[in-house]
Amino acid sequence: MSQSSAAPDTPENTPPGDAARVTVVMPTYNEAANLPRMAEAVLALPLPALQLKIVDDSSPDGTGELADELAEKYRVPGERPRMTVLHRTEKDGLGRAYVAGMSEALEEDAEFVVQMDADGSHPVEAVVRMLAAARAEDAGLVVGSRYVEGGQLDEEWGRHRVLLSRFANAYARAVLGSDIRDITAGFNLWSAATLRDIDLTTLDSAGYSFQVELKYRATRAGHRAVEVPIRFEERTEGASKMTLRTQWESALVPLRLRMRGDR
Ligand SMILES: Nc1nc2c(ncn2[C@@H]2O[C@H](COP(=O)(O)OP(=O)(O)OP(=O)(O)O)[C@@H](O)[C@H]2O)c(=O)[nH]1
Ligand SMILES: [Mg+2]
Repeated sequence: MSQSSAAPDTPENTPPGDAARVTVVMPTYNEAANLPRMAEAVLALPLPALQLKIVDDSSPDGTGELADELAEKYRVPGERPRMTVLHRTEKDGLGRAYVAGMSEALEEDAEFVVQMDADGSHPVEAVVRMLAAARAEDAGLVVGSRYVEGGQLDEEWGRHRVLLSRFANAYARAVLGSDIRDITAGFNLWSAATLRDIDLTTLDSAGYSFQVELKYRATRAGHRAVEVPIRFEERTEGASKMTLRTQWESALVPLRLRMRGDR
């Protein structure tokens, strides 16, 4: 594992149009207030072959229908769609939503898959730097990391929340013997080969601990992980979906993985 440069995501540092087939998988549950600007920002990246895939679990606030409208807005007749929407009937956890979206991206021949929240917490421009790091360092996984040099947390995060996040990371790293500094990060870029090596259909985690499990499996399968620093922003619109149940799962999954595998 190594760390990549902290160069800012300014236009000068961004290479011109790159034909990489990147699919950004973005799960949504009640994110209507955030989705239009997120779609605009993702599709404005200097990656003309990039696709945005929304995975919506029948959000009561109409996010799914809004996503369909946006997909239509960004559609160019005769061209591969820039935005697609996967509608699921049930809200059964972030991990399962990601498995569905990532599997579809692989079937559609993506070369790289990015995981990104819809609430604006993950800096969209960093995708370009993450892709560059994957190529330059032959990494199967690039973590958008809060906890390497140059990484930052929104100052709005209270002391309690910072400590909880730090603890969750330290705990999962210690239990699993991993050297990934931000092993709970939800902003990651994967090579298709790495995801194919991890059997997505057999993951233990239904919820947020999916982030840890996927990274653990990838590095155990011999794929190289690199971390690039990002600044994590607090969500400004909509509500958090974190529940007590998912927090418990986050605590238990590292132990279960550790007990099952010989690391
Ligand atoms: N499809 C789907 N998306 C989900 C589900 N749970 C959360 N999400 C989405 O996953 C992303 C992360 O969820 P958040 O509620 O922001 O969770 P968080 O970032 O840990 O919490 P905050 O920091 O409080 O925002 C957002 O885009 C959510 O809309 C789910 O069960 N299904
Ligand atoms: Mg969030």
